[in-house]
Amino acid sequence: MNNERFLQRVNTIFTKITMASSVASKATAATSKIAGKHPKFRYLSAWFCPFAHRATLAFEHHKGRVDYEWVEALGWNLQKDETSVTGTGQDWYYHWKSEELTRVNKSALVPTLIAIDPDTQETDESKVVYESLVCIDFIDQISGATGKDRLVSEDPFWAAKSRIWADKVNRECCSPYYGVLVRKEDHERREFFNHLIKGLETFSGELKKTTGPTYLPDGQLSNVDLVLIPWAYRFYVFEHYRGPDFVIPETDALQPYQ
Ligand SMILES: N[C@@H](CCC(=O)N[C@@H](CS)C(=O)NCC(=O)O)C(=O)O
Repeated sequence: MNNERFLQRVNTIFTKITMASSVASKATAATSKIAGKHPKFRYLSAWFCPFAHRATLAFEHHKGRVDYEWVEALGWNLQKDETSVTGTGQDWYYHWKSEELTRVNKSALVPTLIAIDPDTQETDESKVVYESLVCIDFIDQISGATGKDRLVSEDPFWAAKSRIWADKVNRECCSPYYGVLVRKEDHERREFFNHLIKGLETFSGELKKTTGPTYLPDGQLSNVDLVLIPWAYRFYVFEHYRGPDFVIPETDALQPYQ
């Protein structure tokens, strides 16, 4: 797919999220005053994490319908290198993770959502949701939104199709990103990069079936878009770290999905 068009699509999607959030908050403000309570979650997250950003986008899309408290649950702290990891005496980044995250989710990954009881405002650790694709789906369902506000269609056929494509985009357009950056050998990096390009081309072929810029028809934002967006915003780093041979080419989709 043409890279510029692709980024335009991503930008349009972000504009839609902002617009949708603002319309949703206004439209639901009156209702929320009457109803008083929305589903609410403690959102264990990390500022840099693209998986968590998927959940953030879903929360923001449903702003005014679902509430969340952002909790920074893991990261790196710059500290004195007491165990001499660097051997230079310089400070070193140490990984940390909150006890709450390791307690509620055995895989200890962000995003992780913990339900907050709307009456007592206490967390209910028997209600924990994790895995970014599941989080998007869950936030969408619990929002109570209907029609075009839904990220996963109420139509079972479209819902199934979107879930298949969300998984496919995750595996083919997001996962290979890490191989390009962390693999040591150039031929391995190239292999992951080619895999990624093929994934983008296939997805681009699928996007051509609708009016775009979103996966669903008529510009409806969906789980599939939310899966890709955090990675789409990071693709530019390939050129910075891997050079001009790793720029996503400005070619159009080659093969439609079989
Ligand atoms: N399959 C998970 C992957 C989530 C993931 O890998 N998150 C990273 C942060 S970007 C994490 O929690 N890493 C654990 C750690 O840093 O200790 C999902 O889709 O939610």
